[in-house]
Amino acid sequence: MSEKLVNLIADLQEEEALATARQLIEGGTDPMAILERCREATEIVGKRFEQGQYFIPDLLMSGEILQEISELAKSRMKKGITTGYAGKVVMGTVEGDLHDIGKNIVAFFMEANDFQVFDLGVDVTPEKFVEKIREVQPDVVGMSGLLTVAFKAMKETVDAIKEAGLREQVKIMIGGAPTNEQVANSVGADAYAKDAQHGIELAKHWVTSC
Ligand code: B12
Repeated sequence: MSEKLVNLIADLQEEEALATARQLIEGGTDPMAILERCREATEIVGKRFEQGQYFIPDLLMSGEILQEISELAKSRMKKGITTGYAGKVVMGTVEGDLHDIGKNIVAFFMEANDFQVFDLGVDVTPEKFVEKIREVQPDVVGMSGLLTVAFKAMKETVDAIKEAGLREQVKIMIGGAPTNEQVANSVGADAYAKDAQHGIELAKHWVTSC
């Protein structure tokens, strides 16, 4: 059934994809696992876009389907929210990049895992990151980027945090489909997280070992 979901999203079959996601959620499948399958589907959409089979409206449609499924998944997750406090996270999609579906999923799951999240949105300049870090003194900074040009913005953000004298106070993680460990090293971040679960594990580890 989850394989079917991947194909339906990749083929942009909005209604059937939503119905299948709803069935999976109601059948007790882990919402996070469903979102992971959705991410796989968007890789297929991305490839079809690169190959000239899909165009911008198709990217938009895939984004819309993803958004709707993540709302469904989130409504199921809310029941599990606990009441502790794990730490503070400042998060945003870096300057020049408007992709926010993945970042929103990560922010949601961080909150559901007791982190206080300050989500700065998309196209966030290095100055805005610095300003928020000064204001709320977070434990962790999360930067999202889906465009390869975002790597430059990530580096500029880390550099701005260093110049502001705040680098030693925070741990920085990056994420987004084209990022990896090498990108994390080259932009000066502490780690790369492949998905929300990985990001939460890293953040928890950092907060408890500080
Ligand atoms: C949907 C989509 C769009 C939508 C975005 C809607 C939105 N509100 O976000 C729209 C239509 C607006 C769009 C626009 C563009 N897009 Co687009 N888009 C996509 C697509 C198909 C899916 C992205 C997505 O939402 N994935 C699903 C989420 C859940 O996955 P994710 O973001 O990777 O997030 C997960 C992890 O990576 C991780 N994660 C992400 N961030 C973070 C942060 C932290 C801190 C942590 C811990 C983890 C983490 O956790 C998430 C959950 O698992 C991708 C294809 C792809 N392969 O990703 C192309 C893609 C990213 N887009 C691309 C392009 C080229 C564009 C445009 C330039 C097109 C154009 N010519 O206008 C514009 C750019 C606009 C801009 N300035 O940003 C290219 C980028 C190529 C490149 N190498 O730079 C891609 C890869 C498609 C392709 N293969 O060509 N796009």
